[in-house]
Amino acid sequence: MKGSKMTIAQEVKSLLTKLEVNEAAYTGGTMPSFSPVTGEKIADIATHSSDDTAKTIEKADAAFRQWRLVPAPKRGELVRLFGEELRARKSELGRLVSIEAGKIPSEGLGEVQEMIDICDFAVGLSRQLYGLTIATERPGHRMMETWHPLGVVGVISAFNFPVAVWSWNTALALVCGNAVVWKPSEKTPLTALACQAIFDRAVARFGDVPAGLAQTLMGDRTIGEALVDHPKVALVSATGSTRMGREVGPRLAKRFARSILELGGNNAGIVCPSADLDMALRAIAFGAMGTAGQRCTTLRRLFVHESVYDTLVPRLKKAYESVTVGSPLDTAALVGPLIDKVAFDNMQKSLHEAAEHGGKVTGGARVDTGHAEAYYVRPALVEMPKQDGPVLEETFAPILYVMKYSDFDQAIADHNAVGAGLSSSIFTLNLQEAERFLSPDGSDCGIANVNIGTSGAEIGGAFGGEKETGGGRESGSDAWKAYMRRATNTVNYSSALPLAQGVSFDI
Ligand code: UN1
Repeated sequence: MKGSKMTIAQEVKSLLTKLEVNEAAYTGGTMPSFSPVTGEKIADIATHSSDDTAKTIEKADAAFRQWRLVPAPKRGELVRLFGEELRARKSELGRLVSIEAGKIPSEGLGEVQEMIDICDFAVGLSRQLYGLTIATERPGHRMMETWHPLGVVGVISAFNFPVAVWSWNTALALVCGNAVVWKPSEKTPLTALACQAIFDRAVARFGDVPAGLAQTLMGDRTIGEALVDHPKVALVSATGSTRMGREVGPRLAKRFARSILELGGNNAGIVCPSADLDMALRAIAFGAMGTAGQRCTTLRRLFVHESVYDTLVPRLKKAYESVTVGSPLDTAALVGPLIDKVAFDNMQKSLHEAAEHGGKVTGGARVDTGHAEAYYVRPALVEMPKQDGPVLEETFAPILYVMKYSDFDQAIADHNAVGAGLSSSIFTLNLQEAERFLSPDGSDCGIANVNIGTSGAEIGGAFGGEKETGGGRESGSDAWKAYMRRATNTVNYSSALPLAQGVSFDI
């Protein structure tokens, strides 16, 4: 396989050179970066000071003031060029995602594809930032709404989708006339540097782009805090834990800034008596074990009807026992590493607690790959007597809690009885069950699927969830509206001045 003769550090260097990332940004800095594939250090990232952060935001604000005057379809042209640059560098960037986030090749490339898709979507959108025309009660008047650019958009992203989530936000923010300042995860800085370099190529091709339209800041949480607290940042789109959201949300609300929060998920599936079990098996396997259980959309809880439990669960266990775990770089494994030791420890803690609550654990042990600092695990399937203890919380690791149900209403109630509300699935060929799941008293999540797993959403739909997931929506549908401000305009083209609601005020 490509690059197998090089060390990871050498391959990183070669990829970053191809991607035209300035060497000074990743050598000799003070923030180390590691690959979860082997646990080795792959870079020393140069970080930004709080003074740099303030200057970056000021620069972004100045860029916004110019960019908002560029016609939206022209702004779309920049995003179109960015999409072209991404297409040309898909294999390099996808490989870097595999090295830095530990994703298997098709998922590393898939993430870059998600970036390309959102660019295409945003280009089309740049000619469709529609407002409504609204009937007015006054003669000789016209009422309409206009969508205007908002300001500087701060993006705080997580390690597990190190490039796609930034691009969802950035592609929309740019066509909407905003500037972007990005604080990537400290666990995945190299892919961020690569994205910035690819974006800068699009800027160079476009020509007349105000300096600082999209910038990246490297460092710890103090940078995120600066974005959250800076009066010139109009919107912060933050992806991460619910704990992080509980800090970020109120701080933004305090200064009446906007937020898009995409926080934890504790996603569940229901397998009904009529389900196509072959299909369900595949969907569950990908949803629960894919990306080593490190998607916000990962399937974490499964309710299986008692009539199919003894058919499905043994088959699932077999899949768990046979799935290949190993390096995403030089094996064909389907499950790569956990991001770090903390993730491994959290997984073991949850498995221990699950056993204490009566769970029967299959899998979960560490897999030795000869690298002391790399954390590979067998995905774990835990049969639980009921939904309790760690099942109620998100553990960012491949643990699937399986529970038996007999009553459909109770299964829906249990499905909804957790804090998070991101994604959900039902497997059934029964129309009543499927529609009930999608109805007002069905799944309470932002994403509800039928005969599809919980993860792997397309960019065309709005992405996000309810309750402790934070309520934000990114990506497709009308998520763009969060990146603009709406003005309601009423125009009087008559020569009288009728007041609304029949009020008279004759002076
Ligand atoms: C995330 O895990 O933060 O739906 C995003 C999915 C991907 C995005 C996940 N398209 O699984």
